[in-house]
Amino acid sequence: MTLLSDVPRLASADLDAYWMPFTANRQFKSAPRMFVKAEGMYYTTDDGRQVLDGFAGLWCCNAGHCRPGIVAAIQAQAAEMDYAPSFQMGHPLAFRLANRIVELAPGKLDHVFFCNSGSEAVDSALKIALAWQRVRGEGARTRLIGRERGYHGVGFGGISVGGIAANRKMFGTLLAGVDHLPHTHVLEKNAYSRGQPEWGAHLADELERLVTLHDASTIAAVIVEPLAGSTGVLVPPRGYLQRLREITRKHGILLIFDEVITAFGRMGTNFAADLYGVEPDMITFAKGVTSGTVPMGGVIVSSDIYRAFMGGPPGAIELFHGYTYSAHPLACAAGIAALDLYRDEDLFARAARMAPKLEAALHGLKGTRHVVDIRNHGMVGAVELAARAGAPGARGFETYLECFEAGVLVRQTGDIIALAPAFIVEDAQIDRIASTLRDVLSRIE
Ligand code: PXG
Repeated sequence: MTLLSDVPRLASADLDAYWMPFTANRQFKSAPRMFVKAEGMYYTTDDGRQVLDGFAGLWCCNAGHCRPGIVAAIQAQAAEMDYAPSFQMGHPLAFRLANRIVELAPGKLDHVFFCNSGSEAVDSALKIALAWQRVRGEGARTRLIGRERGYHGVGFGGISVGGIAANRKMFGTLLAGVDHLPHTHVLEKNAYSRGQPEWGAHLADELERLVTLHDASTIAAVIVEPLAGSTGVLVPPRGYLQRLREITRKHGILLIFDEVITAFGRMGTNFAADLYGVEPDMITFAKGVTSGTVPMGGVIVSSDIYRAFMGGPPGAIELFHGYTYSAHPLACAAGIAALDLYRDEDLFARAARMAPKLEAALHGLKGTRHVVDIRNHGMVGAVELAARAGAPGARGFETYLECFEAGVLVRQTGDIIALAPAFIVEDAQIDRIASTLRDVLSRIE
């Protein structure tokens, strides 16, 4: 058996074939950064350095890396049954995992549709929303509403409702009939908020304006990240999500929370819906469901939605949608083991306990050179830097690289540095993340 850590370091010619995602390929291939091993809070690089993981991989390894219970479950499942067809056939782990997820899900959300990534979860949720409106006799409701700065993955549905120009501009006209709410972050109004900003709930009223413009009878669903992650951590203003819920309910519009980042403890609760006290009609998830170990995503829908599809002839397929790898046995085994570990170690409560520590450490960076804002909620934080004149993103990228050289993995998006450590993070590791950032920011231009 060849282990990644035994493979000799790659020569530069070996780097050409792989077209890397969301990566500066030429920059990377001129100075590669390779991980070959992971354990707990640390990665090991191919030159043998330990790197403290301040970002749970990419917002996903919530329980820390290579936790033995999850590893053993995946290994055992691979030997027991590698794959089972997902259409017109089942396997017990899929049902068991769906039940476990429903136990954690808020209120009336009690059915789970499985897929393999956050992007697929979003496309599935948007399709379910359109189909639900149709089966209940509201087939004219085809419009979807997202939000500026939203990230909903990279499928055509996701980039259409998403609100990040760089992810949209290369790819044509996208889905027709999509509109966007304004984002909620205005530096002059809510910079340096700890947790939820006080200002901004009224921005949800923009939905009333869109309803007036398009008419409710044309609108199927609104999709938002309760806390916007990828764009650089925008925490919802107090009362904002409640207002979105009231307006959507009033007009027969479905509310979808994209919880690909926030689900499974990231906010110190099962879902962000719990922390913010707002129950959507659907929740998309991915990442943390398997603690990042095997790709998996899904949509949790309310019983009302599920039941509306169950009215046709009993032998008929109710929803013409699904993936070869929906509820893949390895992913289900990993998911059940991850949920077991979260429960047995009470890791969501630990995330909630460590969140004030992360908040204090990050807000301690106020006044550090280049810093213009600091935001946080749950086990999520961000430090926004002033852009270098004429070179947006350059200072952020340099900060990212310098932190990596100093042995700390953070995430950079433009000039924002995001943090999301695993829930097993220790006080001293949070301090190290913050002090590394302070050192780097003090020395770079
Ligand atoms: N929705 C949300 C809210 C996400 O954050 C997706 C959908 C898509 O998931 P997949 O599994 O298709 O990648 C995401 C993914 C970052 C970063 O640095 C964020 C994501 C992925 C990679 C990096 O912020 N979010």
